[in-house]
Amino acid sequence: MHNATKLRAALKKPGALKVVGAHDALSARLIERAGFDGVWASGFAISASLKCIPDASFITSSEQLEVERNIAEAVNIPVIADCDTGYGNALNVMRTVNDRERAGVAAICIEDNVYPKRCSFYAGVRRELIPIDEHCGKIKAAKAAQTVPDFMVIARTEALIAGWGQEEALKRAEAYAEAGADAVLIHSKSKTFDELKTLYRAWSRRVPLVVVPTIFDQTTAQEMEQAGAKIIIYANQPVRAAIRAMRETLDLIRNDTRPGAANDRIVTLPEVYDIVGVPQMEQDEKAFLPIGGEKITAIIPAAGFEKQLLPLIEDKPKCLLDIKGKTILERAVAALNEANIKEIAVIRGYKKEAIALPNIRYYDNDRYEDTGELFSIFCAEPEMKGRTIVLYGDIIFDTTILEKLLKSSADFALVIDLAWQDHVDRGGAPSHLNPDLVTLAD
Ligand code: SPV
Ligand code: MG
Repeated sequence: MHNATKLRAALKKPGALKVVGAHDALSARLIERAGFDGVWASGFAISASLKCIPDASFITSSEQLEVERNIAEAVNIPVIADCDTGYGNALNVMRTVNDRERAGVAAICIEDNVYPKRCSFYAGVRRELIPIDEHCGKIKAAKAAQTVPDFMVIARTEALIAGWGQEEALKRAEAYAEAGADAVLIHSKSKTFDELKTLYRAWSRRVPLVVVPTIFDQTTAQEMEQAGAKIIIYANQPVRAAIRAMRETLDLIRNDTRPGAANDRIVTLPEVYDIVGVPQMEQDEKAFLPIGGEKITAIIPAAGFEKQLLPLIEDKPKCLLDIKGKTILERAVAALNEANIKEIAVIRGYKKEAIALPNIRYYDNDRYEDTGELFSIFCAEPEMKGRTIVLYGDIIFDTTILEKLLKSSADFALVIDLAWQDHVDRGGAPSHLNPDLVTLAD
């Protein structure tokens, strides 16, 4: 469904839509998650965040379009693109419309400022409006150019902002509706809503009204809705919130030097992961990546003590026995690393202080003397998420065995040394060792 169809459907419901100004995909996602009805791709906020420049037609159509596309891709709610003056004359407006349709936004808003426009609230700048007819021509061109039937064109008049009075504002609003605008925005910089309320009473109501309460910021949604507004745009509060939050956090870290000094005013990393969709990515990895590509954790129980191995293990656990210049544990870690397994947990017990290889997470089974392997393995229970490989701490193995094991798609896969029995038959197996019992089905 095109984004425009969503906006049309939302407008059919009773009550005013509450739409919030975003400056990028992230802020748009937050607006959606906060439960608002739509996103306003704000020229003011995008100029500030993308290039840190004034809102005065310095941002090009394509720069703004790119952000709008990012926003539209990040949310499922309607997106209204603030297209300033439409980036030129009526013909430029036509391209502006088609670009926005393709970018997946629901509507554009074009204002009757001369190009280059200036933000409605800059105090000491020149303000001129284009003639009514010219703006009507832009609206007609926009409506003629659209190919998505539900796409909407919001006409905005800056008559009140430019000080041209209520009569002119109303005249323009009516003319723009007559020219085919799907909604009209009469912008005001009054500190109260009264000015607009008076105008709304005189308004013919032939198309919905859009209101931007940036300056009359103490007006409730209910009041604006009752006066006749159908779309309320909170245009720039998120970018202003971001500036303050960033500044305060930066001051804190600059003074304290520990990044954690800001912990109680910043979100956690997992919160960021959640917002940007890491959980979905994890699911997709499981569903679509070949087996072996995902994160695997290896758990190596190495807690036990076997007195038969004395005096070899007098001062160290079995896994630290040296085999041709490398310990058994070093060999196991190297084999795992070669298979791209970097998450390794070792359970220590007997002579635990001797085991100190880097890049390993350690768990201790201090009851190793009166517990068995299973108890040791479960000392590392927090590690048992996703694919987990458990290997004894006293075995040396060929990496091809590991590779084969990783290719298995079974829920549980065991690697068994079938040569053991031959070994026993030939009298080669140490008599004090009992092999683990495994029964093989045919
Ligand atoms: C914008 O967000 O860019 C707007 C609304 O045009 S306002 O800045 O309040 O004029
Ligand atoms: Mg704007």
